[in-house]
Amino acid sequence: MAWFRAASTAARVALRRNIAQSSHHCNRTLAASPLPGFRAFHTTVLRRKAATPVPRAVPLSRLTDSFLNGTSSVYLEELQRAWEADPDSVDESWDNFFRNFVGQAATSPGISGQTIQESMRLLLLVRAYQVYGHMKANLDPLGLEQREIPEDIDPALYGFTEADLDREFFLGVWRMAGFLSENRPVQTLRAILNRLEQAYCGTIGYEYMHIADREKCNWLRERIETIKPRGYSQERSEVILDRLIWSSQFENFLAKKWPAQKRFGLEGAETLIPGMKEMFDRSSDLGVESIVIGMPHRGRLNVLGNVVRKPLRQIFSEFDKKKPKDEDGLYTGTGDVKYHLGTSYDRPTRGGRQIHLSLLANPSHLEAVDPVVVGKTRAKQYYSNDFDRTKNMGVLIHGDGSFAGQGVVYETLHLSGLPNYTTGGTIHIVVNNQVAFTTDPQAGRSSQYCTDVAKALSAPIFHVNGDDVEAVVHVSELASEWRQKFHSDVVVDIVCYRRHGHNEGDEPSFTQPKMYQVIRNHPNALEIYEKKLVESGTFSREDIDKINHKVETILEEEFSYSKDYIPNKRDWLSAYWTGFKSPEQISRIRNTGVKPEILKRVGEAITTIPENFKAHRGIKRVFDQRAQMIQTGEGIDWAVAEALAFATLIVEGNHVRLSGQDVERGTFSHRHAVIHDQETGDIYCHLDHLTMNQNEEMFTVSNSSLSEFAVLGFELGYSMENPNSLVLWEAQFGDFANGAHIIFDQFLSSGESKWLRQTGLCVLLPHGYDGQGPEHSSARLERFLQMSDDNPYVIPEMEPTLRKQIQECNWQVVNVTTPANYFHVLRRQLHRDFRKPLIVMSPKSLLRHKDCKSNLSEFDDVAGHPGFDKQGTRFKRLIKDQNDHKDREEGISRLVLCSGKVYYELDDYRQKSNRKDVAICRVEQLCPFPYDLVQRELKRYPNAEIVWCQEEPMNMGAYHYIAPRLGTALRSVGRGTMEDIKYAGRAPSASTATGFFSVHEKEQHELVEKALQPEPINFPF
Ligand SMILES: Cc1ncc(C[n+]2csc(CCOP(=O)(O)OP(=O)(O)O)c2C)c(N)n1
Ligand SMILES: [Mg+2]
Repeated sequence: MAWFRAASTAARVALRRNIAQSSHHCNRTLAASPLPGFRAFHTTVLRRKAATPVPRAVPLSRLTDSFLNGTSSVYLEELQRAWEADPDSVDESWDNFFRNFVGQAATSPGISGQTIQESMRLLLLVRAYQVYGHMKANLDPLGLEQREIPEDIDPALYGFTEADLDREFFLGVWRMAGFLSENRPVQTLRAILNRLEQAYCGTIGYEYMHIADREKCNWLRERIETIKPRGYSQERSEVILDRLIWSSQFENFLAKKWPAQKRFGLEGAETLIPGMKEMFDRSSDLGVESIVIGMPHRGRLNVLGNVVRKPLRQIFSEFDKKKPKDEDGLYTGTGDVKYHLGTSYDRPTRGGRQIHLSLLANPSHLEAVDPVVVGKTRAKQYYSNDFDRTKNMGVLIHGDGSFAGQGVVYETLHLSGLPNYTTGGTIHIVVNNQVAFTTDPQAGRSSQYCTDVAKALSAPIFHVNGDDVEAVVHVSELASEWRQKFHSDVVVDIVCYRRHGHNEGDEPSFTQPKMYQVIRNHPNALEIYEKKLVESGTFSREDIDKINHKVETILEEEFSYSKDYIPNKRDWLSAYWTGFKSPEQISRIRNTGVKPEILKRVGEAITTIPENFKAHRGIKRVFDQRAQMIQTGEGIDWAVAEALAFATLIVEGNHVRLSGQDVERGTFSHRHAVIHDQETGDIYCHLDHLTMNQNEEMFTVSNSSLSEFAVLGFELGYSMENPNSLVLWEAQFGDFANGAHIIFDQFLSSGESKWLRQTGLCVLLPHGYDGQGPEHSSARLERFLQMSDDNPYVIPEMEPTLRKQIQECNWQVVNVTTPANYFHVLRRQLHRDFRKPLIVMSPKSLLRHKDCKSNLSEFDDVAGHPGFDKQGTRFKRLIKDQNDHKDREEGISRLVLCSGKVYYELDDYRQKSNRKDVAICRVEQLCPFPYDLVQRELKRYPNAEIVWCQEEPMNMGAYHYIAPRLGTALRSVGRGTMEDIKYAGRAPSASTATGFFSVHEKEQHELVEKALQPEPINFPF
């Protein structure tokens, strides 16, 4: 063992000897310190050490009194108590010992003082092993790792030499579990070092001393430092072997059958499979019933086949897959490559239970699925009343490059301890093959380990040599135990290698020649394990061959079945989604109005503050005004409309969850969903008190961490679990949503098409030109519209009973202008037989605009009330001109179409300029485009010039989306083409908005004036 280092010549010689003998140490360099800042400290210690007299070697066993017999902590504690009561009641050596400990001068300096000194130094060494031992651990299967072993674990640093190895030292008894807790206060240095090396420097490197919680550290120490050798019984070894054979053979089989296909094989990290299976078995033993898994490309097929147990014949059939023929009612979408698809299965565990496993579909974007997995796990916990979060768990598999490089890893980790986002711990497994595509770790991260980001969260990190399958299995079990015990995240870092290139067709020697020289001659983990089992006599070669043969036979059988494999229709429907319609099936359009008595009842609940609650004066005023609105049924504002939508959905039995930055109060101080007692600081949420004994989580509103990517991803995952929930994410300002664009691009806009998974997630993006500058004006409406997949040149079936326009579109984008319409668009999300994402350009100035009010009658379902039209009360995709125009108005010379808050400015200007010949219509639902209603308005104003007015610059906003669709509508009613659409709006611009308020006002005035100018507008503007 290479315990000593350069501190003495003897140690140096010993070190060289050890290096020569021990191959796995030969490539490490010795460092002065792991951190540059520690260097000065080390030098000081070393210099002082030179001046210190060499400790006199006095074997403790030869001490005169009962010192040596003090082999039990009880004894020592009793002794200490006796000494405290009467110092003379104990032997002099003990007297000295305790005096030294409490800082009193010893009566006779000498042996005991020195003993204490040595004990202390030894303790520092033990602690150094606990902190730095992992840096000496044998983690790299290839032995290429150039790591610096910190000086701190060199016994010489503490004044020990080889001559001390067989001396006994006093370690003491401490309130610490593991090594130091055993009742063996006296041990030889050799024994101590052996234990430390075994525990901390074998094929597992434990990092946990960054955790500032003694109980947690003790729990780990107890498991790490126990002397029990890890050995697995023959029965367990057979299971491990069998699983490793499956993992290895699976890749071999794919390579043999489809040599030219990309599969991102697991070769070099095959021990992941036995590790995961053990983790799942152990978790199941400890109460886990369902696991949501997220993982990237590497080894995904292997995990699907061997861990999730997706039928092998299905996996094989996907290798030869052509797009399935479109059958009536078969929901096929555009599909995705096989290593992105998700699935879910129930599988039996080793302990004889069942566990439900879902592997989420994910895009190529590394780590983007992380928050989605966590959100889905949280939703599962809600729906299964998993209050202590022990029944549902998330497991995330990462690559080393992406774990270190992708910011969303950190963002997701940071949700782990937040009350409304925690899932009681995610287990992270890093398949650390020490390369990312062609990039070496030195170029890919600045931290020592790729897992260092997890230290910020005080997660323990178990680094393990991926060639040692039993070690991988061991830490996998330990991770499960940790998660169930402490309900927090934990990381398993499997240090392995990648046998082939990034994918099977890639030549890795172009960029990693040395590594691949070693890899070419390196036996795989299965060969290593087989050899070990045969050599130890656990199994004979024949036994092993038998298992190998069995696996090969099954793989071949499955391959032959795969030829005729017919995929399950509606594979996408999970339990809660039964009865939901695919885009091929018509879903009835329903009204969303609510009985007046229900509106009144919930209206009262949401405007009442409990008697003894001391709300802020301003809040009281707001609630009084709200109560007034409900009572009179007039002047309902945006916030009340939203609360009414939430409340009515909740009383109907739905779950409502709104999350985002500062959403409890609302960025614009309009929502006040949570109010605070000004004296006690207690909080009250009116939407929690709608029904008797309402489940507190049924309505959840939660301020989130300052992350867009992870929080939106989380809510997306949450929304996918159960369709009977309205899940909303609100951006602080719409601009910031671009921090989450991977979720919009890869999941929300395209997820249903790629993976046949529906979601009704609602995204609120404050948008509008109020002169607040370039970063507070635009939610980049144009991007959402550009991603919309409705065909601009084809009018779909619009007849209400046959209409599937929304079902067939990838999402809905709305810019709503009345509180009542907002209420209906939210309720519509749940009152239909399919789910579709909803992007809302939500208002800022309209929250308090005097005209942006609705009457309660627009929310109810009573025939004859305003808002109740032919179809009843429901969301208006287009709001026609508010003047009482007839079905045909020949005298209108201009029809201004617009969307969003600019409507109020146009209407105001129209009134002021007394223009009776202009009609203004609001396109409330931009996508999918309301062709039928636009056609109706075009027919109503046969002589009108058609203007599109927007406040966004020409290259932004809805203009480029609207123009071709409006053109199609014009053509369909014989009113012209796209070239007949005039534009009134800002000029093209690189920046979303001006930073000068005066310029904003001027621009705003000009665009409104232009839209209403008396003379005709030139084409195009
Ligand atoms: C966000 C993102 N950026 C870039 C890529 C392209 N890419 C695919 S795999 C890969 C390397 C990943 O390395 P690592 O995380 O170590 O996983 P490994 O492939 O080694 O298993 C890269 C850069 C990607 N898929 N996603
Ligand atoms: Mg890698």
